[in-house]
Amino acid sequence: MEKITKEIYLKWYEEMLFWRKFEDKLAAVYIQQKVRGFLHLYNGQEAVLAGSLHAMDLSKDKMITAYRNHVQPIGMGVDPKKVMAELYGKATGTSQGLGGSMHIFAPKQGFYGGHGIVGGQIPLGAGLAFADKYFKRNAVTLCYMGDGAVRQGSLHETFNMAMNWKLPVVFICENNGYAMGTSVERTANHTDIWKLGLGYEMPCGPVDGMNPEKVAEAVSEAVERARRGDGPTFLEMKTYRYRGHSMSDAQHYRTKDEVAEYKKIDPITQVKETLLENKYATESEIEAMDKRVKKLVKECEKFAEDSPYPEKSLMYDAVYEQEDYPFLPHKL
Ligand SMILES: Cc1ncc(C[n+]2csc(CCOP(=O)(O)OP(=O)(O)O)c2C)c(N)n1
Ligand SMILES: [Mg+2]
Repeated sequence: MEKITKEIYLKWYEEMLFWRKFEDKLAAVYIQQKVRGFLHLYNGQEAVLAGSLHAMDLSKDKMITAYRNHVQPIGMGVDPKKVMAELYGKATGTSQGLGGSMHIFAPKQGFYGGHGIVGGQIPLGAGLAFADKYFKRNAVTLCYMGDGAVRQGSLHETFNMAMNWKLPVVFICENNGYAMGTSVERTANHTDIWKLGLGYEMPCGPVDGMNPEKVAEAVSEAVERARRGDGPTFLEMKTYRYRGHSMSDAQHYRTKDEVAEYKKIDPITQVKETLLENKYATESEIEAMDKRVKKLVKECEKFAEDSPYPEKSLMYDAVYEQEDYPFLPHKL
């Protein structure tokens, strides 16, 4: 693993803060109905992404996740202005405004979505890894899922084949305690999700998902295993989401005190404390980073606001059509 230095901590602070503020902005513009449809925010879970990125080779490794997917592509190098524009449904967005919140997609940067079907991305992640192995690209796929997705049959089918074929994939469950309003305790007899790997003899374990350094260590070990041809790993990141499942969640299933308890171990606060304790940054340097973040979020908002909506004709370009399709009359 690349050593975790002062520079890494500085980068983590600024990036994680940007992701947090970017999503706070999304929540605000959603209330103004500038962003519509569903909106699932990642606030609280940022350490999982920051630590994972440290373990990846961004020139070739890939990432795939569920619908809580706005900041991952930014971490992988996608212009955040384009992500914001996508959420606004604008032509300058990552999918020309046709994907929206749940479907950010940027294969050039190795980001393969953005999937709304719970667990749907798990076999797709294994498929990406299969292709990399087949074409000998020496690349690794990080495949994320929520705690709600691990009860899907597709996880078990995928774990079985991924182990059998020793695919270069790291399966990462972001256990944020809830699947919509259903707690992990109410979902299954056992709550140690990482143990699901044991049934497939897949290397597995729990990780403190609120601490980017712990995440980086665990994911690096898993990525190295995958890259040397020794197959998949299953990691359970113990994390928490501060906001509701989506913007329309009244959150009756948990108390405000519970949320406050988790905020005490907030990943960004933890990183800030490390910066100050180790004298990696002064208060005024941190203030300068805060200002840069604020400015960049504003720029993203302005870019999205000023961008045009896509042309109506694009609707017809973006759907699958087979001219000689039998049985149905050709419409266009
Ligand atoms: C196959 C399928 N079943 C049900 C749903 C409805 N649904 C959307 S999100 C969700 C909960 C998933 O929770 P989790 O996997 O823990 O992810 P989190 O939202 O916590 O990130 C459900 C049941 C769906 N989208 N797809
Ligand atoms: Mg969950």
